[in-house]
Amino acid sequence: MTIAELLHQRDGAYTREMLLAPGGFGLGVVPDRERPDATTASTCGFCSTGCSLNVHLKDGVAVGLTPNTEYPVNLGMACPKGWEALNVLKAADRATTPLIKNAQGKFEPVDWDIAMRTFCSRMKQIQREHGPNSVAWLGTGQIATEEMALLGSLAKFGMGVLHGDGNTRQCMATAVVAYKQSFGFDAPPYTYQDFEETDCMVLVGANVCIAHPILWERVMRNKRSPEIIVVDPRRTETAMNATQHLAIQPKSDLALFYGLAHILIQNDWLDHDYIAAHTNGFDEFAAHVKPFTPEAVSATTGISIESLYKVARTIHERERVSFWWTMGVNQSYEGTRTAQALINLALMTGNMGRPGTGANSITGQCNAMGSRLYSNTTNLLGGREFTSEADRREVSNILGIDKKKIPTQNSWAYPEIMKGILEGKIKGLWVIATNPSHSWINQTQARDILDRLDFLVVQDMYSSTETAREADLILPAAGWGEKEGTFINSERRIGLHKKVAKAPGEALADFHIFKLIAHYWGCEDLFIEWRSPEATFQIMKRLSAGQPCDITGIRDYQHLDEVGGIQWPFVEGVDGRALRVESEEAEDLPSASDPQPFSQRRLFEDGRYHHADGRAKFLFEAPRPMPEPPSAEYPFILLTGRGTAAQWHTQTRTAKSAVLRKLSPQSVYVEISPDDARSLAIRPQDWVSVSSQRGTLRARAFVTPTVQPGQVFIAMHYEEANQLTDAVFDPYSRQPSYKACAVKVTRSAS
Ligand SMILES: Nc1nc2c(c(=O)[nH]1)N[C@H]1C(S)=C(S)[C@@H](COP(=O)(O)OP(=O)(O)OC[C@H]3O[C@@H](n4cnc5c(=O)[nH]c(N)nc54)[C@H](O)[C@@H]3O)O[C@H]1N2
Ligand SMILES: Nc1nc2c(c(=O)[nH]1)N[C@H]1C(S)=C(S)[C@@H](COP(=O)(O)OP(=O)(O)OC[C@H]3O[C@@H](n4cnc5c(=O)[nH]c(N)nc54)[C@H](O)[C@@H]3O)O[C@H]1N2
Ligand code: SF4
Ligand SMILES: [Mo]
Repeated sequence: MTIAELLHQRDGAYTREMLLAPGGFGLGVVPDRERPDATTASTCGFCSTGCSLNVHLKDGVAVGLTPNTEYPVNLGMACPKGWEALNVLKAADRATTPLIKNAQGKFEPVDWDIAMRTFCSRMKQIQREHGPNSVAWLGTGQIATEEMALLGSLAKFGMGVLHGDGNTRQCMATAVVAYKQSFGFDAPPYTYQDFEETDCMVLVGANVCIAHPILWERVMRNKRSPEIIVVDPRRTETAMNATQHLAIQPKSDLALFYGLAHILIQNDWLDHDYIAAHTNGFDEFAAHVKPFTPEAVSATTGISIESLYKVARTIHERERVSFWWTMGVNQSYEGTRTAQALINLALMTGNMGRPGTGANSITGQCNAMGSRLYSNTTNLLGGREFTSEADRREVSNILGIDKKKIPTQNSWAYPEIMKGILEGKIKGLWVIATNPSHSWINQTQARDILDRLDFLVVQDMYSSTETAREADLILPAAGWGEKEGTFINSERRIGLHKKVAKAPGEALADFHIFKLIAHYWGCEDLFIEWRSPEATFQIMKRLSAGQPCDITGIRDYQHLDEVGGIQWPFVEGVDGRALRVESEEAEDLPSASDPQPFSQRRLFEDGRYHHADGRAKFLFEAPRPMPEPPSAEYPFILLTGRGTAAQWHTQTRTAKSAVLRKLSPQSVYVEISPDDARSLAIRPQDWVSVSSQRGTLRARAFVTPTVQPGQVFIAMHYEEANQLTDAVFDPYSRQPSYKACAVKVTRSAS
């Protein structure tokens, strides 16, 4: 049977023509068929800010875009990546057909039928020879929630593959675990309006100006003259705009926050009512922070005693204090406790649930939040637990699948999957929308590990990524703009993105690739109802019912489109009641120009958390030394992170835009302080070698006072960066500690 015939047999909804026709298949909110020259709004597919972009169509195909002025997130603004989102789709290295590596190591184009047969026969053969768990997958925070839900369900319920994790392990795992333990559910509580409503923001390990530029624009709209306290070892673009910059010693954050708690307690700058009514464990926490005296903390962090008091006093005096953190916290060997130390500060001062307050993790990828709830990796669909019998029963009832198909144990986390490959337990790996041969920690080891696989499949938009080049099979994927679905942004807002362009060649939406695999694997009967992304969205709604992330009040894609995205929870009959009013009263529907009550919603306004007793927990632990401190041989601490607003991660996308290439350095550079440069006789733009115990790279020196003596910084966008990093992890979240290891720097001959 040909693939066309195979695809035809599913109730006419799924033909090859439909999959591959220009502008053809699966447009939930059909911009092109009915209004071929209209403009349609679509949520950006880069960062977690979730800006809305107006895509302008001609004959149903995108010809340009401008930021949406009506959307409550970006209010008419976009960063360079958003403006260039359509242009990164046009590239010579787009994967346009499936590719199989032949015996000579060369890629040969094949059709989808051969690709699918190869995928299934190789994976099944590995499972037969080495057991069902010898196959694993690595997913992403950058595909639609519907695609994540289908992938996780296909892998676990359909293919019997237990181990799968996402690149969100590299990114958000710490915040997830911190929230779950402290609040009882993974629930970032804020709304972006809080950037405008706060009168004191504490930004920790977050370079918002570069990584979330449109959120910084929201800060700039704040009319309360907010105190902006930035905690970052570097004088980042964000720190330059701070009213107080605490240039702490790397990884001394935990001591710093315990020290601030100590001062707040010492001066009785506490909200006793809030602590008594809504929390557990405060007395133990107070005892724990007793030894963190200003003197001791000043010595550890390098922050003066006066500055410590000043920050504590500011937190006490301001009415609406908000605590924000990103990768400077999450990517640490003690990240979970550090995030919780910030949560503790918010709880003890009663800075929760009110406008402009909160303990707020800013997420990274466009759909990190979707992956947290629906990827079916470490959580069972809808924020449930695989280990809970009741949760498994619920999911089995909602999906109508046999309970025995739902694993009773958690998947291995990303580092355990890597270890599993190293130990020969995993032989087949399927990588979807992530580029581990660049982004995973300690590449010397990571590449050796990936080399050991019997079968590596990479599903990506481009055939040229560092990981795709190593693959045995490449599955060509459509990208943002070439397919539709929903993303969930940092403030829990579900936004819609749309198909406005045809994917090149035979590239397919990930959703359709998963459907094809289900078919060839022989488990498509489990997914009959998952007909399209929008049908899957209706399944997600059912999976959310009664959960803290309940979205049963959202009608459909059109509803999301009409009101400018909707934040969870949005419960049918509660939040959703006005929205079930049908057409003649349609003016009752909230719109983006009517921002309350629907377009800005924060959590925990009633002080009730998700633990059984409704209280939040104070959690804490003694700080530990840095796993690889500087030494005589490796005297510098290497920091890594985002370089410019124009570069996205491993640059598979952003490097394709001529505009974005002009806005960022093309090859790897290392930021070093003027003092250190002088003592090493390094001049600006000199070639230098940077080595750790794991590898060496050559880079141009960028001499800048923004880094402290004894520290250097390399942006993660360059393949070389992770040749130096040290594979250590937070014990609770198992997130990699990308941000600190020991290196040496020497001037190298030209
Ligand atoms: N332009 C652009 N924007 C992006 C991305 C991108 O690739 N490019 N990626 C997106 C993603 S997925 C993410 S996760 C976010 C990341 O957003 P951010 O976390 O804001 O970005 P990073 O630069 O990785 O790290 C933030 C800061 O942590 C600091 N830091 C390092 N060590 C420590 C420490 O010990 N303590 C403290 N307090 N700070 C420390 C670094 O100096 C750095 O300035 O950005 C998102 N936005
Ligand atoms: N040293 C160091 N390393 C880091 C970090 C750091 O701060 N320092 N940060 C870490 C963090 S926070 C993150 S999030 C990771 C990011 O690491 P990665 O996830 O590896 O980075 P990306 O470049 O975003 O990779 C996404 C891949 O998906 C492809 N893609 C894009 N859209 C689609 C789609 O719709 N479908 C499919 N199938 N493919 C698609 C892209 O072409 C690209 O190859 O890096 C981590 N690595
Ligand atoms: S800030 Fe983020 S969501 Fe907004 S346009 Fe830029 S990349 Fe897209
Ligand atoms: Mo990230």
